[in-house]
Amino acid sequence: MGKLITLGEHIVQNQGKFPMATGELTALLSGIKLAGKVVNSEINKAGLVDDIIGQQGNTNIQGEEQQKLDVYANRIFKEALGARAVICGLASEEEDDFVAYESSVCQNGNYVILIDPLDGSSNIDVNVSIGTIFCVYQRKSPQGSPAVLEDFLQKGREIVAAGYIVYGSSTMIVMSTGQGVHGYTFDPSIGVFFLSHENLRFPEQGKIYSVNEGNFPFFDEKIKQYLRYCKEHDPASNRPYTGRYIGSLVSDFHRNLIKGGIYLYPSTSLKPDGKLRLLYECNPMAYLAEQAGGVAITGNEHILDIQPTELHQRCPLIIGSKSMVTELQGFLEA
Ligand code: AHM
Ligand code: MG
Repeated sequence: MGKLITLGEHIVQNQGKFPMATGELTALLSGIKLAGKVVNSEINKAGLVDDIIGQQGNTNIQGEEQQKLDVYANRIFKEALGARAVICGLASEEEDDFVAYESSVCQNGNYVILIDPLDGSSNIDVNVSIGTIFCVYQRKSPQGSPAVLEDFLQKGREIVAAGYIVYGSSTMIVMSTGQGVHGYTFDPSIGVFFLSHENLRFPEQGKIYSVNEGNFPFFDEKIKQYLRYCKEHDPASNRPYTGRYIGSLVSDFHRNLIKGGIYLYPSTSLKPDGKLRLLYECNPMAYLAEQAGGVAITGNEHILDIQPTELHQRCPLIIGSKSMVTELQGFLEA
């Protein structure tokens, strides 16, 4: 018989050495769950409601067009997290600067959150899975004062909790508080996230590679060699591998976590630092990957060891099953 247990109950029961007080953790989770449900409900209406679908008509700090749902999701997460006495500040892909919550209740909060409110948002208009990514740190600045930049520029190793929501054929929250990675599936009929995937682990052996191969001409020669290798016919090593690329990091990662695989967005001659953002895309996913027995590197260093210098900094990302990342590393080090 399965365990009929909710996200909140399961995480609090498995708190282990997690630093947050139970009340703080419950408040954080309730903010994430509530915002996730509201965003999920809006996404499900995307094809129906004319004033939601489509582009907002302006660009974010990185020069990318913001989708209306990007802006909406950002507002919902900002408000839901800012209404609880645990988070003193938020940094988001959709905010030029970090947000330091003004209320004294929030300023007493001991944590900051970094978030990509709607990742893979170019997929919204075509009915393809998208996600939300987040991670949480203990603040560096004193409690009772506004959050400062230093609170957000922490190495991924300092993360205390991270997760993603995948808005797919079902909606799931997958998260970790340092005691492994667990998945919770949303039952829309009663509005509850139930534990559905306890202790998710990357399979030891995978055969899926996920990359935007349209960038092939701009990749480093070593990455090109690896990609040619993925496509070679060699039954002994289970090749050719299977190519799968959704273009939503959350969805590509989620599939690879369950089936075994590797996702890469390496540097290119056009984008020497890659495309993905370190603080709210690469770091949370790297934390989850390591918690699930996988690996996340830039090519020559672990993502979680990078000392951030800017809120919106980018970095190359190679992430997934240990055996596949190690195999690719062999090409990079040759
Ligand atoms: P976004 O946060 O603006 O949506 O960009 C991040 C997304 C990832 O989810 C995805 O893996 C990648 O960008 C796809 O990029 P590309 O279209 O260059 O392959
Ligand atoms: Mg995004």
